[in-house]
Amino acid sequence: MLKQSVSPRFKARRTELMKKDSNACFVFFGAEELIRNYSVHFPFRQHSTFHYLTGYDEPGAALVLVNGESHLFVLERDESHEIWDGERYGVDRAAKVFDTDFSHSIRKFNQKLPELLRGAGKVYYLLNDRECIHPADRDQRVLKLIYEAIPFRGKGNLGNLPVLDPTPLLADLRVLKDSEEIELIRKACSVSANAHKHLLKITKPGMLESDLETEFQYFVRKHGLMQLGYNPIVAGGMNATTLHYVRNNEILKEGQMVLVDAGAENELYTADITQTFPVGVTFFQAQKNVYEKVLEVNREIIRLAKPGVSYRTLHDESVKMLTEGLKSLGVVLSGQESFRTYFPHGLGHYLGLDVHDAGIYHEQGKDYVLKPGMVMTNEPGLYFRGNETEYQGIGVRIEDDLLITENGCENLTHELPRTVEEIEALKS
Ligand SMILES: [Mn+2]
Repeated sequence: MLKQSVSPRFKARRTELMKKDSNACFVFFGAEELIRNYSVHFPFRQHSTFHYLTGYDEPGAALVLVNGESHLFVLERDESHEIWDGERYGVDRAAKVFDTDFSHSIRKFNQKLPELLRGAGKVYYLLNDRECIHPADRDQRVLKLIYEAIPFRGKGNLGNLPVLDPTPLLADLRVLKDSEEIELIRKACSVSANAHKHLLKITKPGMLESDLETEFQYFVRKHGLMQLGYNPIVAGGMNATTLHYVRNNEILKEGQMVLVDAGAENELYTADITQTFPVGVTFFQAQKNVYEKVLEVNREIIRLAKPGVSYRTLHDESVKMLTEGLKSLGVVLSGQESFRTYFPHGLGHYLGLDVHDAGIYHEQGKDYVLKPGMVMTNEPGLYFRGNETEYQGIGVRIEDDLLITENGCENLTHELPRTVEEIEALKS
């Protein structure tokens, strides 16, 4: 179904971005359709930044922001295509629905861009975008159009306009979520947390890792969220020590734990949740020991996360606690080993339209501090790949999503049972 209108927030974001550099022209492209094989496409998903600035949800579009005005370039209506792929907004409707000052056919892009660059002093355009299918071709085209703008810019303006990377400006905006974004993330987190809880209840020895993946998908779709934000990890036993295990095709056995890292998208905003729990009813002692160390860190980070504290401070605290935890588990770091042997990833990351969302962590040696409206994951873990201890083959990660508030943080995934007692009670 086509949208009738979009939230005024999309326009407000374009205005905010233009305010950051008022004599610039911003050029963005939407996602393209991607072939999976022969005539089959991957499900279409809009480019996150393009969605953030427009809400427009068809492929092959472009957006130009200049002189305080928005120009949206879209596919034209075309009965011969629409009979296959469904109704399009088309040029006239696009400007109304997405509330841009102008809309044009994407076929006019090459002609219009040099004209639009007339009064601009610079261009923000992302070169080498890894989400573009043929970035070199597109870059060459845009650079040529910037060259073609020279005659429009008059005799006083010799040479090409400088091209700058818009990423830092967008990071500044995207990292702070507005109230509508927070509600979208809140729902993605709530539905995903309940899907995880569902897995916890139904998992039994003999099930396949893929059964859990299927149940997760089914649960979130039944609750109205159609896509996952990333490929889910369902890792039984030793597989949990492979950080990005996505084969998800082995049998879950009594005595093992299973690590599930999965999150659903709500209007492109994703949750990112990990739980680790026994396949059978109870934790074994060694599993419980590791699990409780990781949980202790996760809970402490929730207490510490607040405005003014940097991500780095939280990460360092988690390293300190996990190192002490290893010691108390009787694991001695020897030779070249550091905590990284057992905790090889960071404490977390920003979360939003992308699972590893836009936002700056540190710049020129300066750590950025948390502010109200930021959303970050809190995912300490311990992984024992080696065979030197009684913990061999155990991998535990506990991941929550935190919204930074005025005084502290809100755990958006609080609905998940986390203590050993709560988990075992739900399983028996
Ligand atoms: Mn994560």
